[in-house]
Amino acid sequence: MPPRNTQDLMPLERIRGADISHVADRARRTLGDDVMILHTRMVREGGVSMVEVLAAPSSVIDRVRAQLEPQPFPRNMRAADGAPYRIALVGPTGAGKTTTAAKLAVRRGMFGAARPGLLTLDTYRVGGMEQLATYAELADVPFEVVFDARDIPAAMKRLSSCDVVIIDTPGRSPASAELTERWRTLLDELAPDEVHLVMPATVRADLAMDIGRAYSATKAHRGATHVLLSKVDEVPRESGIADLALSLDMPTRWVSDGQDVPADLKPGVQRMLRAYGLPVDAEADWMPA
Ligand SMILES: Nc1nc2c(ncn2[C@@H]2O[C@H](COP(=O)(O)OP(=O)(O)O)[C@@H](O)[C@H]2O)c(=O)[nH]1
Ligand SMILES: [Mg+2]
Repeated sequence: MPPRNTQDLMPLERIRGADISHVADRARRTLGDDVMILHTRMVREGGVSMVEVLAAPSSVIDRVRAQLEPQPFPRNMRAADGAPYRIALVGPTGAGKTTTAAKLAVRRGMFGAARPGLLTLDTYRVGGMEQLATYAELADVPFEVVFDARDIPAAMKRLSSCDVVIIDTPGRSPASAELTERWRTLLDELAPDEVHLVMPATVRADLAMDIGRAYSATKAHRGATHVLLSKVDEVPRESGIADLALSLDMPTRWVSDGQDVPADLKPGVQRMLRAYGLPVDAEADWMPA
């Protein structure tokens, strides 16, 4: 996963001119006939008022979409053998995995008519389990804790009324490779259909790449398949979040933009496109609240 240059990710051009028609002409000459003007503003240059636009070829939208857009969920979330669709959340401690798991499981209609359940592998941190158990109880969502590989069949059996199971994990423990190894092995046994890397949007870009690598697939373990940016509400400008998602080079379903369960979870791709100032379809594939 080599870090990508922002310029490659999103070729935006800033173009100035005396008036909008000159600027639009120049934008077309520079970026092609399908150029899109994203922002227009007045600036002063040497005491003279000028028009400045931010422009991009519209093919860029297609590229950003193609890279970030996840596969739609299967129409029937259960596998042919009746097993529920499994969505796991992985990522650094404090990234927002447990909060996001609660949002996904508790939000009504999150997966259409499919019934959600919760399962946690986070048996290490006091509070992690209780936090999720409380949400599960309030929302009347089945909840299972798995300590050991032997617990898995019974836990999955008790979750057999669920069409989707959200799996919370403890995150890597830098202090103990053994603990990390244990939950990653359990996660492999659970054979998740999707593994979302929950990544704080506040993290430095270079660290984000390191974290991405740490959660990618190895010979021994499956890795993240999606990126889910969290704490998007804490970054001053959102333009960086799309760069972050693009540089991690995984599709995105959701972003987390606050601590409120379940309100603060939003569709990922729309948010990224908007962060770039790109137009977003009025008809968002947003789920009902
Ligand atoms: N501002 C903000 N805080 C969040 C967000 N998601 C989670 N948090 C907070 O971050 C802290 C850690 O969250 P938690 O879900 O326990 O992280 P985990 O260790 O990855 O499970 C808690 O105080 C959450 O309320 C978010 O999107 N924005
Ligand atoms: Mg947690």
